[in-house]
Amino acid sequence: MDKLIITAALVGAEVMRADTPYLPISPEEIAIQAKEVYDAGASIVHIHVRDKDGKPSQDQALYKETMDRIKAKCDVIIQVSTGGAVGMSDQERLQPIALSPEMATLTTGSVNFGREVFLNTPAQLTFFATEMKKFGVRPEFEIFDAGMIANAMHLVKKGYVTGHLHFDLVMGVPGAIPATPDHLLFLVRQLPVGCTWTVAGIGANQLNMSIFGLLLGGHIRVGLEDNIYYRKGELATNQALVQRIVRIAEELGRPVSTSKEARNILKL
Ligand code: KMH
Ligand code: ZN
Repeated sequence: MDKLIITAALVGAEVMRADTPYLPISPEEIAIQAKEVYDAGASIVHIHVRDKDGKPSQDQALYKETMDRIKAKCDVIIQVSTGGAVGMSDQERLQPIALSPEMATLTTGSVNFGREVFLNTPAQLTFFATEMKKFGVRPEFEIFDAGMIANAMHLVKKGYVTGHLHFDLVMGVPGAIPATPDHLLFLVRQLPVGCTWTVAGIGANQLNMSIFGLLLGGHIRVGLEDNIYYRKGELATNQALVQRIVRIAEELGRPVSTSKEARNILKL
């Protein structure tokens, strides 16, 4: 079994500062928390950026500043979002790709997303995958529902994605696949031989899905993008969420990877 890769999803597009004061907003706040989770045991940070008012953004200059500040502080693998926020255009969403980050997300299908629809048409998938290949960016397939694994494999079959395959099983978004052990087992059984996968449980499902994924030999994503609570009624920090996974992995005898080891596992 591979060493455990912990991804910290520091800030997404949905949680706002009004929801939790611990959400990093500015490039420097994101970089400080990247260093904190890196020191705690995370080897990947998944990031979005926010404008001066704290609103979701995909602005390339903001990503560049954030990435530069993170790189100045630590050697964590930076994974940018190409999901952005629901309703953004393709060009808007793809802005950070031209900065050639080591990794980026690639959601392989459309899905209900709370009260909204997160749109990823077949044409968008091939366009996004082509842009990522052009800039040497490793996609992480974001799997919000079961059919998205087959869509990802279609991109592989057609040559839009080559090299090592890595999946993030996002479970518990309202409107998408539920976060249950049964659904996780089903998803894992659909994955291709030789791939790696991470589980990201949403909201109150984050901890139990993490533990289930850990037992199955998967990797783990935690962080305030997906869940703002440490336990019911108690707000979390990104650092505390990562520290908890490290403690659990240690108890279960699963060593946690460094970012260098994660690069080897993911063949970056
Ligand atoms: N904000 C969601 C619509 C990603 O980062 O690629 C999509 C999302 C996935 O967060
Ligand atoms: Zn995201």
